[in-house]
Formats: sequence, structure tokens, C-alpha cells
Amino acid sequence: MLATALRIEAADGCGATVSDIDLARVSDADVATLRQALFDHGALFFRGQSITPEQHIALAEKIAPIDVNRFFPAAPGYPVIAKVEKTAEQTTNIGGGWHTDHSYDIAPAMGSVLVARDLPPEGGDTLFADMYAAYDTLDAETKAQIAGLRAVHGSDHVFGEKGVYAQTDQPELAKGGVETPETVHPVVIRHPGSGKAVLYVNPSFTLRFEGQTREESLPLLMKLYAHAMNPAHVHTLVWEPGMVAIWDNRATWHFAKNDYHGHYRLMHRITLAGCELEAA
Ligand SMILES: O=C(O)CCC(=O)C(=O)O
Ligand SMILES: [Fe+2]
Repeated sequence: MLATALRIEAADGCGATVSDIDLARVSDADVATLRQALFDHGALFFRGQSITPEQHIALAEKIAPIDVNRFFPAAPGYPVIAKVEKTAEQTTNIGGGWHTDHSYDIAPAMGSVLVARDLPPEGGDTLFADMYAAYDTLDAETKAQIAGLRAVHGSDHVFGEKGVYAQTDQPELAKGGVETPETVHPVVIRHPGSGKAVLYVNPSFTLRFEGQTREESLPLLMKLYAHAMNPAHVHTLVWEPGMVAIWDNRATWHFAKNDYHGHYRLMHRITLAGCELEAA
């Protein structure tokens, strides 16, 4: 099949908008273009889509093998689709802090394909931060300080029996008993798809630098986090019904805003499998 003439335009702050494409029917050539654009831009946003759960699965499988998230409840009838849901009664949302998914895994998920199924009348935007830019714009001294460092990541403090979600009204996310070992990754990774250096620590799952306590690690971690949150490198994605976003977990962070209390929001997420990460 021939590639369609899809258009890719850099979005403000982070990511790119893709138009002139129907995600219900993508050719192999389109997928190759999209995969490279994803690695280069970190996130891709598609307006005006209307894909079924079956088409969502088919699209994800063309990009990468599916990695079923062990903490999220599945969409009824679709074990590989995770429900990212907040009811009108709940006060806590999923992903309501800066993070990148699965950094606690030995081979962290490459990315996600998220579909907007049911949106609140307003609010519920998702922010994306560009971790290539976060690394590139660090001063030379900080770059030298983090070169060769590795960091420990974990999930028990978030998804464990005594973790964050267990104490909220999203308790089904806390799968007590699924003990997850800590994982170590380089602080600056070489992105496996683009070859570029990326800052790979995040406020939700990074615990400390290897060989240091959390207390010893915090001053530098906080400095890196504050730098990465620079609004110049952040895009605010305002969702529309049916809209699709695909992000790369190695090149971006994301943050789901929780500003629509009293309204329902449902997203369908398919997580894409990734690989072990190497130092830049
Ligand atoms: O609901 C969203 O916009 C994103 C939530 C999130 O963090 C995720 O699906 O990984
Ligand atoms: Fe997330």
C-alpha cells in the first residue's frame, strides 16, 4: 500500500500534530513514518479520529508489541486495553503528576496509544514535557555532574499496598501483593529510536541515584525536575472526542490534569512494549 500524504507539524513546546491521516486504516509505510516521527518529536497528536477498540488494537500492534499494564483495570471485553477512568464521584485521577510510564520496569514501555472515549465538558487536558530539550538545555556543569550516573526506579510507593493510590478513591490501581523489584537505568539514556541523548529521571517513579540515599539524591533530582518542567518545553494537549495521542515514554513526561471534578472522563490506553535502556 502506498503511504498517504500525512502532514506532521511540530506542536508548541513538545510533540507534533499529525493530520491528513485516518488511524482506522494506516498503511505499513504510514506506520514507519509515524514511528520515526514519534521518536523524533516524543509525542504525536491526531485530531478528527474515530477508531473502534479493534482498530485501536490493530494500530498499536503495527507500531510495537503490546505490553499489558499490570496495575490498570481493562476495558470490558478488551484485556489489552487499559481503562484510564475518573467517575463524577471520584476526586483522584490517574497520572495526575509528572511521570513517564513504566520507568520501574527493566525494559520500560516504549509508549502508549491513548484514545479519548468520554470527556468532561472542559478541563482534563494532558501536559507533555520534552525530555530531549530538558537534557539539551542543561548547563555544561550539570551535564558533567549527571554523566555516567544511574538512578533507581520503583513503583511500590505508587501502586503498592501502602502506596499513593491505595489511599485514594482509585484503590483498584493498588494491586497489593504484586511486589515489584526496584530497577536501575542511566540518568541520561541514548534514545533507542533516534540516537539522541535524553534525560531519564521522573518525579513519580525515580527514587534516588544509585549508591546514594534518597536524601542525598533529592537536591540534584529536584534541580533536574524543575529544569524539565520549563513551560517552554511543555505542550498542553486539549482533547477532543475520538482524538488519539501516541507518546514515547523515553522522550517525554506527561501529566493528566485533574480539574474537572463532578464530571466523567474515560480514556482507552494501549501500552507499547519497549527495551532495556543504555547510557548516552
Ligand atoms: O489521562 C491521561 O490523559 C493520561 C493518563 C496517564 O498518565 C496514562 O494513561 O499513562
Ligand atoms: Fe501515564
